[in-house]
Amino acid sequence: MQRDTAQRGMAAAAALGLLAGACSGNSSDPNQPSAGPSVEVKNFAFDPDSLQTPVNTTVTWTWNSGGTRHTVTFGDGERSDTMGSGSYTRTFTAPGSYRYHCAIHPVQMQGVITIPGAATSGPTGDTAGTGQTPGGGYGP
Ligand SMILES: [Cu+2]
Repeated sequence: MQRDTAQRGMAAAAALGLLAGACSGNSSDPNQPSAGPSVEVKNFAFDPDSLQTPVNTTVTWTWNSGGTRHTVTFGDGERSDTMGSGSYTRTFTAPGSYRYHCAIHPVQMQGVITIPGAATSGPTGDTAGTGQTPGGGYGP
């Protein structure tokens, strides 16, 4: 019975893979977080301290601090453990500007992750010269 379960699991995975492949051409699948950029935690700083990445991207912070303990603490309450090594990840599922800091060194260590708003995929419709804006869905 285990074999049967495994086979069905593989079939499902294959189907998902096909779907993902079909979608990967021009836009990201909103249900499938993608591995994104990484930030180094070192020298009492975040490097880079400012980062822009698409929605549904997973950002990885990697400690390279020689054992000095830091945190990645966001204003909205999401935070890493206090760590001297290792890594922390957060997936950003909504547009916005996510400021964070180290709770131990809040003055020296600050950073921001920017997730651009909607209307980054799909037709923009602004080249036809009709003078009309379809949808009117401009973000803030
Ligand atoms: Cu710190």
